[in-house]
Amino acid sequence: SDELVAAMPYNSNKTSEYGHDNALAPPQGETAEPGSDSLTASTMTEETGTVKTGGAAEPGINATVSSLRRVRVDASEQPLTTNQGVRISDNQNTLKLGLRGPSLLEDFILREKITHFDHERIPERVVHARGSAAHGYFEAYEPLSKYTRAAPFAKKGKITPVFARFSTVAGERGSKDTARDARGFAVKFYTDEGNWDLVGNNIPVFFIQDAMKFPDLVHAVKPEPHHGMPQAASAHDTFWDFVSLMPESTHMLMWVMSDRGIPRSYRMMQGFGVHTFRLVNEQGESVFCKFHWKPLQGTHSLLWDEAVKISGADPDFHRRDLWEAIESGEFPQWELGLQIFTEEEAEGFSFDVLDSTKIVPEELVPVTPVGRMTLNRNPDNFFAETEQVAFCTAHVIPGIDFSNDPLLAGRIHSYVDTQITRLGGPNFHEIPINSPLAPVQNNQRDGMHRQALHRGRVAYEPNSLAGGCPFQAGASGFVSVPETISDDKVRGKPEKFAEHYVQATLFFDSQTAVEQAHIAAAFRFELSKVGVPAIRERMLSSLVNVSRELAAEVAGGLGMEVPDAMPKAFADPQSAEVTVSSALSLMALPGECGIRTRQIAILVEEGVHHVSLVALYEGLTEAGAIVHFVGPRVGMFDSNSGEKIEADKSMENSPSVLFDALVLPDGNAAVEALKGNGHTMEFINDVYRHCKTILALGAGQELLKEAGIDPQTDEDQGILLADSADVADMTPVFIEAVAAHRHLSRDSDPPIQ
Ligand code: HDE
Repeated sequence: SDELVAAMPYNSNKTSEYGHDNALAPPQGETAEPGSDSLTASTMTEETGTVKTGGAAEPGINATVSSLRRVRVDASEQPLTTNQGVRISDNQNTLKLGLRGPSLLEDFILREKITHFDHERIPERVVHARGSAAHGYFEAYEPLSKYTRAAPFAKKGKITPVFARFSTVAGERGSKDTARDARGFAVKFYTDEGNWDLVGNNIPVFFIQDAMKFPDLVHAVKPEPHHGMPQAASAHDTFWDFVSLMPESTHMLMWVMSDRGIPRSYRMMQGFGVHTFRLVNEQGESVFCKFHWKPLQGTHSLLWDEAVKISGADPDFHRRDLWEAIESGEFPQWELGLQIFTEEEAEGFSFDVLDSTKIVPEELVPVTPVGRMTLNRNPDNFFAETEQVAFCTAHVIPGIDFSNDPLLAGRIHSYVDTQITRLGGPNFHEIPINSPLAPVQNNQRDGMHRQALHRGRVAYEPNSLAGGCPFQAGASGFVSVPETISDDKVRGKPEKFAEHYVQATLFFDSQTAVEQAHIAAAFRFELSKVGVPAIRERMLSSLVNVSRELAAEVAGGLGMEVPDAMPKAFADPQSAEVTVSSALSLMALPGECGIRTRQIAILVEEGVHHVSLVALYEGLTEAGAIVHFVGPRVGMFDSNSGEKIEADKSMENSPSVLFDALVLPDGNAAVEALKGNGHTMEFINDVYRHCKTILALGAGQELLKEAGIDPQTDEDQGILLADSADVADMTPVFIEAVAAHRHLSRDSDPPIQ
């Protein structure tokens, strides 16, 4: 297989490409025990590979790569051609009659090129248009055959290739990453038994209970139709008009207004399947199940002021973060956990498990870890993979089935339907990124862009001419869980669906004080952008039902009185099993990744103290941080020792919101020069305001003073001072402070700095 790898085309610009010198791809043939640290080095093997798909995967190669190999294009050392493979001799000039004469219609080369270009765009997704994706694999911890026959959980250590796409919901394809919004968390499992798509969000509940309301919700949140504003933002009248009239949205609003609405990174957010699903075992027995993804990088968020500024400094903040982490070999991982409960148990709950505006508290049904997803390869081509991937809630496999959640029902219809417009016909399953590794045989034929060459004269079943093939798979195929229902045909909701506030209150009461303050500030911000006072008031009256304190805080911020509570549809609900759940606080999942992939800025100028910075750089890099020297401009600077230090970023091209921590350097001349630069103070002020760690070395402490920060009066653990000579001792202290993510004792509203 060495030869095979060598023969494959590769993208010479990609350091993580297999078959490339210094490839970051996993070493060949190695498998890791589930749960071991060497998991990032694990890979498909003969044993764990997919067997039903034309043999096991080649050692060392992710099976998704193999399936995409036939369509990979490598133009290195090749001539330019037309789409018909005809070599092009001149790619600069139109065919003309004379040098100054008219262009000729005959110029098929020009016409092919322009025509193709004219049709390069496809419609963007109607929601979740903005997204980023990566390849990887899922590895099962233990066989789950007691509950499900689903292929990925068939045996311990089994590996299933995946493609995961993360997204914002409201913004258009080119919109900023750091908008306040829910995030999509969609995973396509290329299993032996066909594709399974787990199309989730980073929030475990949804705005509405019934698919019937989805177009209304989306029309309300999207830019207002008369003037097309605002982009990628819910802070406008139509959204708040709608949700304030739909009290069932209140629980989800709490989550979106919390810091979960502005994650630090796609790598640092949870994922949830939202609906109740079913697991079905070999005997046809089924249990209910909720899916949870937990990031092993910890769950972290931005601050609102930071998110706003990042959207200007780097609208691709999350896309870049995911891409760079994977390129550098820092493969993000999530643990998949299941909440499993029976139908009988569900009947006893105070809420309805078919209602997607409700969670099942972890204290009621614990989350059992069942496997781990690792994303270890960036796409080759954004359009071909990330844009053309088509997720669909109807893509389930034997062992996974639906519940009767009416929101899920609408989704089962919607996703295939939307791809027909977006991807131009019913054959989108043949686009390489969408095609299953499992073989596809049926009697569906023709349609736009058909690729398969179906052989023979038979395209129907039953048939005798093709020996009855392809034949029905019977019990080895997908069998829906039988359910006896005898009831009226009706448009309506079950009674428990009418309760809208108990879990919104549970969420709010489970947050730390800082998180609660951020929720109040987010409501204040959003509602302050609403022009019609009656909408603000209506929303406040709904919040009174969640928490009077929250409503009072928000009302105060809007210069309004707290209105009377909105009348409840269900005045006397069953009392909740759980009233505080620590799992709902973001702070509950600190993660295990220390400062790996954290971006640290070290300011530099002419005359900067050399030895201390180099020592610090090495110490931090060793701990996995990505350290940048940031100057008043990019390029070389003379240090105090005469040696050069190169600034790879400037304060102008990379303001401090793009970093997780700051180092102010020693060196009198450098400090004097930095003091005279307005960017320096902005840089320090934002790091301080956003509660990040600052280390000031030697004379660099002057810069803190200049910025109005007095470390003596500040007891926070995130402002560190040291002499240059003590850098070695200080490095571990600094690392610990950066790993804490933020020093929230500094957080104040309004900001003091
Ligand atoms: Fe979606 N949703 N959705 N949604 N959704 C789409 O499908 C829809 C809902 C989610 O990265 C669309 O391919 C309806 C809940 C994600 O490509 C569309 C309803 C959850 C993605 C669609 C919902 C989601 C989508 C647009 C209510 C969390 C992006 C393009 C009944 C569990 C997938 C597309 C990707 C995308 C319909 C509600 C998650 C129009 C009708 C709840 C992550 O089909």
